[in-house]
Amino acid sequence: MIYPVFSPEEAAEYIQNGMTIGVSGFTSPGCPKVVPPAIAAKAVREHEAGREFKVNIFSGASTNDNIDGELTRAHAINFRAPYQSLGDMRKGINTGEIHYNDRHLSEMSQEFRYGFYGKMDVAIIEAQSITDDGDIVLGPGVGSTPTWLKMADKVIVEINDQLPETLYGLHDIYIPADPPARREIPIYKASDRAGSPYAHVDPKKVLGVVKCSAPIGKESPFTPVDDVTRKIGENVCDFLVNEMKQGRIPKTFLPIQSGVGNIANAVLDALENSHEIPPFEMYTEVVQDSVLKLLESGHCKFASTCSLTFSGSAMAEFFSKPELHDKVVMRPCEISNNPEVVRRIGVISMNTAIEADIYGNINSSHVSGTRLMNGIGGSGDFTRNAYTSIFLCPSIKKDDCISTIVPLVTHVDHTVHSVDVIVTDQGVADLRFKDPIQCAHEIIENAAHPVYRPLLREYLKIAKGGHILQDPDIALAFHSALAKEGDMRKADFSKK
Ligand code: 0RQ
Repeated sequence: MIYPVFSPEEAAEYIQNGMTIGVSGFTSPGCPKVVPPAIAAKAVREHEAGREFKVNIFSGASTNDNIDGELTRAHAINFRAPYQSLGDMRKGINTGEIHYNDRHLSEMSQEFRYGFYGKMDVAIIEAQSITDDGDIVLGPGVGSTPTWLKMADKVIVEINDQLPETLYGLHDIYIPADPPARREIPIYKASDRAGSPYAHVDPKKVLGVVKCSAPIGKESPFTPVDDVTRKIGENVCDFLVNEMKQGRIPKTFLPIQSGVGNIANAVLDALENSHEIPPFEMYTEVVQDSVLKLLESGHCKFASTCSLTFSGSAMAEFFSKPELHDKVVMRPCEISNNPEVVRRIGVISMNTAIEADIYGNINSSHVSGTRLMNGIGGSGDFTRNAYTSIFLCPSIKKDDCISTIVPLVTHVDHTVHSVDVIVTDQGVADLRFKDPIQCAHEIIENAAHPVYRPLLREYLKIAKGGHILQDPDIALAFHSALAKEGDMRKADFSKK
C-alpha cells in the first residue's frame, strides 16, 4: 500500500479549528469509528489550553456516538448537517450551541458540489479496502461519501478489519453530473445498477490510512413490536391489500420505502406475515433487521438501500449468507432517495410522524414546534414523490396525555399536498379525493384516538373560515395544555 499508516491521534493532528469535515456512512453503519474520538480528545486539550476548537460536520444521515456523541460532549461542533439522532447532540442543537441545518438527504451531496457550503477540508471515511489507484470498497452505509471523496482537499481512510471482503459488489456508486449537464439517472427498477462497485478518490489526496477493528452493526437495539405498533402494521397491510383489490396498486405490487425506527420495523413485520401482499421490492434508504427476515423468506425480492442499518447480530447473519447478497444494492443517498427515480418506479413511502393535524399536514422533526428531535431525514425525498405516501404514528403517547392528531401542527415538514394516507393504531385516514374539511372528518374519525375525538370535533365546530376552518386563538390549545398542564386533554377552547 502506498499510503502512510497513522494512529488515530496522528490523524487527528491534521484537523484544525474551523475545518469542514465530511464523514462516511448513513446511520451508524459505514461511519468512521476511531479518528473522530481522537479529534474530540484533541478538542478537549485545545479548550484546556484556552484555544478555540470547533469543526463543521457533514454526514450522510445520523452517525454514531463516536462522531456526534463524542464531538458534542467535547464541545467541538460548530455546524452540523443534514440529520442526527443522538441525545447529546439533540441537546447541543436545542440549546443553540450547535448550528444545525436540516436538509433533505438526497440534496446534501449535490448542494455541496454546487458550492453552497464552501469547501470541504477533509473527508474521514471507513472502508473495507483501498487500492493504490484510489478505488475504495466502502462499509455498509454509503451516505454522501462519493461526493465527499470528490470534494475534500484531503482524505483519511479508516480500514476496519471487521468489514468482510464480501462487501465488494454490494455497492453501486454513481454521482450524477451537475446541471446543466445532468441526464436521467438510468435506474428503471429497484435492482438496476448505474455505477461502479467502488468509490474513487484521487490517491494524491489521501493523507493516510488508520487501521482499526471495530463492531460494524447498529449501536442501539430495536424495541420489540408491541400492541400499538402491531396494530399500525396490520392497518397498513389492510390498506395496501384493499388498494390492490381496487386496482390502484398493480397485482405485481410496487417498491416500498420504509423509514427508521420501531414503527417501520413493525410494519415490515406485518407485511412479512401477510398472505395477501405478494413478494415485493424495496427502494429505500435504510434496511433494518425486519428486512433481513423478508429477504430470507423471499417476501422481499430485492432491496435498494443506502445503508444496512442492521443490529450486530443481523449484520453477521447477512454476511454469513452469500445467497442474500445478490438481493441487495447500496447506493449514495442522492440516488437511494432520488426524487426522479422514486417517482419513475412508483415507490409506496412509509414514514413516521411526530404529529399530524386534522387537515393532513405532518410534523416529523420538531416536538411542540421548537425542539428538534432528529430532522426530516429522507422522509421528504420519498413523500413528495411517492406513488402513495403514507404517514404512521400511534394515536396517543405518554399515557394518553399527547394526541398525535392535533388541530394544527406546530411545525410543518410535509404539507397536505404530499400526504395521501395517515395510519394510526386506530385505523386508516385516506385523504385522497377529499377537500380539507372532508379530510378533517376522515382524520378525526379514523386516525385520532377516541379520547380526543370529541375535542377535535369541537374545534372543527368553533373554527371559522372558508376552504379551511381555523381559529387562531385556540389552534394550538392542545399544545398549550401540554405545556402548562402536561396533558392535551385539558385543552380549553373557551380560553381565548
Ligand atoms: O420522546 O424520547 O423523550 O420519550 O418524541 O418518539 O415515539 O420514540 O418515536 O423513535 O419512532 O421516532 C418522527 C422522531 C419518531 C422519527 C420520529 C416524543 C416522544 C419521544 C420520539 P422521549 P418515539 P420514534 C428515514 C426517514 C423523521 C425522519 C424520517 C423521525 C420522542 O421517525 O425522526 O422520517 N422521523 N426519516 O415522547 C410531544 C408529540 C410527540 C412527542 C413524539 N406529538 N408531542 N412529544 N414525541 N411525538 C430515516 C432517515 O432518514 C435516516
